[in-house]
Amino acid sequence: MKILITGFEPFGGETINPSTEVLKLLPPKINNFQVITQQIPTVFRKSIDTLYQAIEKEKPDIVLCIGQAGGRAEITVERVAINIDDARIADNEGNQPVDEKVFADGDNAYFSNLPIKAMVEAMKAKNIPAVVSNSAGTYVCNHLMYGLLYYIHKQNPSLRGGFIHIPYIKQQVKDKENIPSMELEEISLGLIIAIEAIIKYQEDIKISGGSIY
Ligand code: PCA
Repeated sequence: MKILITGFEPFGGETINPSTEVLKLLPPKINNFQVITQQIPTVFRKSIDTLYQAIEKEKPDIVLCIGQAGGRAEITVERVAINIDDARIADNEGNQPVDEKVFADGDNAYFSNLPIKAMVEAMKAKNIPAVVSNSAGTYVCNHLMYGLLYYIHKQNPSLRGGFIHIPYIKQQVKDKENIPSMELEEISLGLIIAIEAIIKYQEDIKISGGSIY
């Protein structure tokens, strides 16, 4: 059994992206799952192409994509990806789509088929700040998550996949005022716990994860 975990290149003026840094801390195996990692360009389209190539090559059972959500204070497990690209800033190759569909023939939105509540509860049980998020934004992270879920719906419904946003790490907020961050080691621990929950729970648990955002 195999899990593919992806992280993004730095973007938006940052020199590091914690979603790539954390890949280096993950063990080669989690339970009986082999861990494969892949860096993804922070570029519309190319991000999805790179993900699809890695899926075709590795044929994983689970795909978990990770991205940085600077300003968030917790590890946020994303519930949904929407069929919209609306970029606040240009991507790493200068693309800045506004109100374009990710896939013209895709649904308006797709839900993660990972046990998002179980993942959040497992992290909280180990005192790691975690919460369900109901928006992955409209930039490259939502774009990639939508691409993953589109692939699952159209090509391989037995593939399990979803997305986690992680906060800035300490060294990124030195020059920023009042911006939350976490230690990279704590994020890595949180992701391992979340992955163990994915492996353990085929069905999600029914527990409130609602919020007004
Ligand atoms: N975060 C961005 C794209 C790459 C990343 O790590 C986002 O949230 O869309």
